[in-house]
Amino acid sequence: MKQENEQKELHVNNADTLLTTNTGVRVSDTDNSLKAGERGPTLLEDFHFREKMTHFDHERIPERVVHARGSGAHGYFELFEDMSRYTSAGILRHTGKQTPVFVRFSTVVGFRGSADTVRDVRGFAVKFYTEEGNWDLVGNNMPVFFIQDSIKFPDLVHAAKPEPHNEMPQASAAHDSFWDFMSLTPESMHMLFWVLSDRGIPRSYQNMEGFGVHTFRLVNEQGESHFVKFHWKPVAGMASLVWDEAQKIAGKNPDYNRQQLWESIEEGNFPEYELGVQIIEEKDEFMFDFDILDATKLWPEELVPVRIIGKMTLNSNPDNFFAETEQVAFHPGHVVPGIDVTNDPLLQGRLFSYVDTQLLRLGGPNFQEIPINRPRMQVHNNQRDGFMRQTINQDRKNRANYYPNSLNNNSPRPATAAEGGYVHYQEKVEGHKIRKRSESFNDHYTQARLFYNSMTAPEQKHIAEAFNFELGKVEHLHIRERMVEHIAQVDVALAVQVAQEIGVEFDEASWKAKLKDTAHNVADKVASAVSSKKSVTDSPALSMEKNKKEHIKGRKVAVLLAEGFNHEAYQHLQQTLLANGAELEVVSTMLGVIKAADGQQVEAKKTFNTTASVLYDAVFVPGGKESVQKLLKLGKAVHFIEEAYLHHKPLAASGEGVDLFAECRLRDVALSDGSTQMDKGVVTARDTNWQDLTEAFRQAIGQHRFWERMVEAIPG
Ligand code: HDE
Repeated sequence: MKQENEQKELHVNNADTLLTTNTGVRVSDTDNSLKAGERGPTLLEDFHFREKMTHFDHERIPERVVHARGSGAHGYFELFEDMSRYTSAGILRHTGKQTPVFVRFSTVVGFRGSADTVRDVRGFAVKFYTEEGNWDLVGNNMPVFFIQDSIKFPDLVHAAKPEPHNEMPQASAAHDSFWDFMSLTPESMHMLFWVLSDRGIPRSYQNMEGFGVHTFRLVNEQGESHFVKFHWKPVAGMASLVWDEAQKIAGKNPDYNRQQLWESIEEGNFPEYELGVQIIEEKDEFMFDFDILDATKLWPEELVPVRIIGKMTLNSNPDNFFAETEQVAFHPGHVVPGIDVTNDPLLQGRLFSYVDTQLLRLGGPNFQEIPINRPRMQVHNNQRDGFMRQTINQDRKNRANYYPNSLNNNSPRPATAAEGGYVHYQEKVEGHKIRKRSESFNDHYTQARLFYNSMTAPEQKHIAEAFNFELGKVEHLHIRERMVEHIAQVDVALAVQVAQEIGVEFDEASWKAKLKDTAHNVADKVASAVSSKKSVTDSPALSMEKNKKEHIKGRKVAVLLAEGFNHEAYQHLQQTLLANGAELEVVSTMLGVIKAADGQQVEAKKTFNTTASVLYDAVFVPGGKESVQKLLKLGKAVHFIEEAYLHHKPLAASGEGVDLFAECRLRDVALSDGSTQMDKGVVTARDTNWQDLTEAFRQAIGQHRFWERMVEAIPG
C-alpha cells in the first residue's frame, strides 16, 4: 500500500551503489580532506569536503514547540459501517476500502531527546490519505484538554515547559510554574485528573485510547449536520505503567515506547485501533449538563454511546525517521468534504496555529510537497514559488497562474459540490464582537468529580499518589494550598490525603461548611442550574481497570535462568506464551548460549547488567538446581524479582525456582485456616504439572497488575 503511493524517484536505496556528491559526481575518498601536502592545511577548493560539512552543519531543524518527541508508523484504515446517513466523506462511506494512514504518537512537554515514559499527555495524530484529500485527526490519548480557549495555550505551554531561568525540569510538569498556572486555572481541573491518572503513563502506544477531543461536524449530501466526537479504542486493550517503574524506565530505556512500537510492527504484531464515533443531533445541542463546544468536557459514553465504525492497523515502520516522522505536518483544519469544524474556541485557535508553526519548522510554504505530507492525488492550483519549491508547474504549456483566465481555458477551476468541492457547513452565526467566555463553560468540577468517582479504588490511589509526587515538588506553599482547595472541590477525602503529605493545613470540617455556601461553589451552582439536563454520576467507561481486556498479546516476559536450568519448564511456558502472542526474553548471567540440565540450549539476549525488571510485564523462573543456586547468589536476580513484585507484576516459578521466590521479600497471604499462600499473581509449582502452571500464569499476565498486593513495606 505504502509503496504504491509513494513518489518513487524520491525513495533512494543505497544498496550496492557508489558514493556521489549531491551533484551526482562520484567521490573517490571521503575520509581525507584535500590538503597541501600530507601534513599541510586543508584546501578551500575541496568541494566534497565543503558540501559534506555544510550539509551536516544545516542538518537540524527546529523541533516542534510542543509534541517534539514522537514516533510514527504507516498503516491503513478500513471502514466497517457505512456512515452515508451522516456524512458525504468517502472514507466514512465506503466499507471494506483501505485508506493509507500515517500516525505519529508523541509526548507533549519534553524536548525531542526526552524519555518516552514521563507523565504527560500523549499525542495521537492520524493523517488519512483519502481519495478526497488528506484528513488529519490530530488527537490526544485523553478526551479533554486543559483550557477552553486557545488564546491561553502559549501561557499553558510556557508554564509546563522547563522553567525559563534554568531550563529545568525536563519533560516534567512537577515544578512550580506549572502548578502555579494550574492553581489559577480552574478549567484545567478535569484534564489534570486525567493526566495524574494511569492514563498519563501508558504502557505502550498500543495500549492507549485516542480521542479527537473537539466536537466536529459530520455533514451529509443533503447538507444536514450532526455533532461528532472521534475515538480510537486499542484492540490490545488499555494498560499503564506504575509511576516508580515509569521513572526507572526513563533512565534504563528512554526509547521504551518508541522501541515497542517499532519492534511490534517488525514482528508482525501490528497495533490496531477501532475507530468509534459519538454522534449528537443538532436539535440535542443543549440537552446535556455540559456545553458540547467546551473541550474540557467529555460526552459520557453512557449518555452518548460510542459506535465502532472501522479499524486502523499500523503495519509498516518508516524508512527514514527525519523524512517521515519528523517532517510530517498535521493540522486539525485538514478536513475533507463531509467533515467540518465547530465553534469550539479551542479548535478555532488550533486552525490558525498549526500551519503557522509549520511555516517556521519546515522552512516555508512548500512543506505540503514533502512526500509524507503530499496527498495521494495531483494538486492543481495557482500557488507558486517559495523556498524549496519542488513542483514544476508546466507553465510553459499553460501560462496562466491565476484565476479566472482564458489562457488555460479557465483551469484549474473550482469544483461544484457535486464534483466534490468542499462546501463549509452553512451555520448561522450572529453576535457582538466580544472577549468573553460563555456562561455554559463555567462548571469546572463536575466532570473532574465524575472521572474520579468512576475510578476503581487502586486507580483513585494512583491519582492521590500522583498529586503527592507532583505537588510535593512544588516549593511555594501558597501554590500547594491553592491546589488543595481545588482538589477539595472535587473530593474532600482526596484533598485530606494530599494535604497531609504535602504539608498543607486543611480543615476538613470548615471546608465542608464552606462548600455548602453556594457563593464558594460555582460548580454546584452551575450544575444545579442544568440539573434538568442529561447527566450521569458514574461512567464506568472512564476506568481502565473496569475495561481491561484479559489477553496477553504483545506482553513481554523475562525468563531468569543460568546454566543447568530446567528446559522442559522453559519450553512449556514458551509454547503457551508464543501461542497467545506474548514475547519471551531470556535474562541470564552472560550473553549467548545457555545450556540446560538436559543439554538443551537457549540464547540469552540480555544479562542482569543490560536489562531490568521494569522493562518486562512479567517474570518467570524455571527450576533446575544449578541454575537456581547461581541466581540465589546474585543480588541482581533477587532484586529483579522483588522489583517486579513491587510493581504488582505477575510472577511464576517452577521446581527449584520456587526456592528463589522464598528468598525474596514476597509477602505470603494468610488464609482463614491459618495457613499461608503466595500473594496474588504469584504462580508457583514444585511439580511438573506444566499445563496448570502455564495456564495460571497466562491468566495472571492477562490481569496485567495485581493492585491488591500490599507492597508499601517493601523497599524499591
Ligand atoms: Fe496541538 N499543537 N495545540 N493539540 N498538537 C501542535 O503543531 C496547539 C491541542 C496535538 O505529531 C503544534 O506542528 C494549540 C489539542 C498533537 O506532529 C502547534 C492548541 C490537541 C500534536 C499546536 C493545541 C492537540 C500537536 C506544535 C490549543 C488534541 C503533534 C507542532 C488550542 C486534540 C502532531 C505542530 C505531530 C502539535 C498548537 C491543543 C494535539 C504549536 C494552539 C487540544 C497530537 O501548532
